[in-house]
Amino acid sequence: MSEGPGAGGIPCLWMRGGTSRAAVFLAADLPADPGARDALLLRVMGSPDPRQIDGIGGGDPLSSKVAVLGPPTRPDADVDYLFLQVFVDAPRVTAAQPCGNILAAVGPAAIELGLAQAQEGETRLRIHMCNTGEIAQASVQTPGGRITYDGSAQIDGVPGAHAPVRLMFENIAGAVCGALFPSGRVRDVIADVPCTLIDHGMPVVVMRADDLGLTGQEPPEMLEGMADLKARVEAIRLAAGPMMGLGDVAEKSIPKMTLVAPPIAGGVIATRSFIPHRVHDGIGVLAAVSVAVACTTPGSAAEGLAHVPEDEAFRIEHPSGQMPVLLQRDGGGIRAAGFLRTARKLMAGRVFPAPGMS
Ligand code: NQM
Repeated sequence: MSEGPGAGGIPCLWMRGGTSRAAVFLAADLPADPGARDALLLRVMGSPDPRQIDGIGGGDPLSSKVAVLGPPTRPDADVDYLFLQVFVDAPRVTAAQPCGNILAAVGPAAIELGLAQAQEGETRLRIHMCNTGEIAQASVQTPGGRITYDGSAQIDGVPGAHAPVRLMFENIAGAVCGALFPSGRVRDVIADVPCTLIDHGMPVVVMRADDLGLTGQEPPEMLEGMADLKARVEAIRLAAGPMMGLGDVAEKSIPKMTLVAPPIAGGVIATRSFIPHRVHDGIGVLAAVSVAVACTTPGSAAEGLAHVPEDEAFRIEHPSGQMPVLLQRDGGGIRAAGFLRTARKLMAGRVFPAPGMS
């Protein structure tokens, strides 16, 4: 046994962003070598272990996330944000996927960590999302020039009301895969199931729930227990990966797999999402943006199910409520996309990773 890097504790902010939680670090406080960094983060989170009992991860992909922040490496940004998904039950960390929920925590965290200066009233920050190279524009509440987490914004999946964080993007079509429809088609058929392979910020495979013998209203716990369904969804995912330019996705957390069905609560469409092996209690934010764009696309797997609004407010139904997505359309395309989230600082201090094995 050796104590290894991080034995003296590492400065860490523990933040909620939207409906997820992440450990937020300054890049300068972590090893520069990605392999050494990821090995350390596995020990911080307590992975691999389904309960992450010897770390700060919550035993769920939604609370086993990391944001690494640093000074901007491009002139049109205020802060760099690298998202890392730490797998719960495998010794893996991936930068291959972005995360819109944790993005909501980045503006407040950048101010907390002294990377950005709060303005009077509201502070606008341009966040360089290092995973994809895109810029997100965040607006955070800073009355009196100080960050506040108090406010009246409510999001489904989070109790209470908090300060809103507004996030807007331009040009995120194909952010991960290089094209909005990376297979070159709006609809493919994989293992007899019609699918839309789409990337408008997050690679997602959209399938109709009824094509898999489901209503699309099943609770996540029920879907989690359906071993045959999960095997079928995974087989489709493994075939979709190379078609999306993602290569072999067996050990990747993308693409996400979303089942769609007619809306039942006044939204645009109902969803159930595999992320990709666990079933989301809601839906990822950028995944919801990709699904919303699929709903606007003639010929997609969502065609005939979606109730597309005239205005820009797209409410994507999910198991714990609705995800409001903003889509500004321009002729046939999408000019800008965005969403409103909340975030909160949960803890600030030093984290002590489990000793490394040697
Ligand atoms: O799609 C979960 C989450 C996410 C990702 C996941 C997310 C997004 O809910 O932008 O937010 O799909 O891994 O945090």
